[in-house]
Amino acid sequence: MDKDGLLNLYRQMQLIRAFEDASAQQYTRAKIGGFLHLYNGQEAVAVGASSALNPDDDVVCNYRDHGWGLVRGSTAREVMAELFGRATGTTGGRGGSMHVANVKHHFWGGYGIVGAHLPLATGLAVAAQYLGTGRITLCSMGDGSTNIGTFHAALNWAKLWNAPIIFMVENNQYAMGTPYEIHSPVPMSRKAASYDMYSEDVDGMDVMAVREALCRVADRARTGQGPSFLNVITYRYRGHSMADPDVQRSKEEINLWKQRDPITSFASNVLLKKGVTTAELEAIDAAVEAEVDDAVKFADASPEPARDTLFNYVYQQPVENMQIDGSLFKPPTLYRNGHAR
Ligand SMILES: Cc1ncc(C[n+]2csc(CCOP(=O)(O)OP(=O)(O)O)c2C)c(N)n1
Ligand SMILES: [Mg+2]
Repeated sequence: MDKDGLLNLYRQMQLIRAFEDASAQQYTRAKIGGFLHLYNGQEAVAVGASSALNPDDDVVCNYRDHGWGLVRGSTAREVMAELFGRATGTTGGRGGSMHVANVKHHFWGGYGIVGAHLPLATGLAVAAQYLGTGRITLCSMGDGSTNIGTFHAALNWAKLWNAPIIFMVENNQYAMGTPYEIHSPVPMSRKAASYDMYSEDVDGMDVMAVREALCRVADRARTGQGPSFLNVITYRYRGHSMADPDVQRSKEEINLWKQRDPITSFASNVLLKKGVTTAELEAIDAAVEAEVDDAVKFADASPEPARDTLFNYVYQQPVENMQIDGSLFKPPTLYRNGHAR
């Protein structure tokens, strides 16, 4: 990877970090409703993985999805507006934090139900194989979702069909407050082994290690060698969500992981050694801060979704006698796939 490529990895990780810090702040100001799961500490995973994919490969992930949206083609403005529930957001403000998506760029979202996206991802991969599109699917998930029934159904099906898919566990070692040893009776590698699936353990605090692992397994998927499994060891700095007081983990443990911060370690171990200057990095830091400030202002100034679109994407056909604000809602002529026409 050339210098510009390396600097772009740094920029993307810093953008996610700044974006998440701003999201936390806006949540405490009640600008963002519902749940908010932040990605601080895990930046190297989405950034390194995405950098090894083609722009039109299919990507699906869980609700910890802001960073994924940012690396898969959505702007900071669009993602922040989605968090604010505004019409200018990635899904028009209908999904919120857990459902960032960008279908044009083959990013299918953000899923709030643990493990629910795994069979969908497998379906995308089998469809690509059947249609011969050459696309592969990256399905990211948390370590907790490897205990859900859909995990086993998806791996079983993917292996049976030799599907071009990568199952990537973002193993931040906790499912909410429950540590891995308490929620899983076997090591992660054995879960992949039970489906005879190629698997690797990856250092998720090292963006280049993630990128290199993804290059290897993406190549396997593209050359007909079927599904792969990556156990990417990472750590989240904040609680499970903004609603979590995070009492189960010790300060010492959190600080230990912060010493291996994916952004500062990439800067000192790779960038500075390759001749990048501190001034160049500071310029990037300032640019992403400005980008995030602008995104917050944009989101705050954006309109809420129009009331007469409230039932779009909900009913195929209009339902009679629905009421909004106490008065009868007259649906515009006919809906088809949620669009008035
Ligand atoms: C089917 C289902 N069961 C339970 C929940 C509640 N829940 C939300 S997140 C979560 C923990 C998931 O942990 P993990 O898969 O490790 O993801 P992480 O939050 O660490 O990224 C649980 C149990 C849910 N959303 N869906
Ligand atoms: Mg987890």
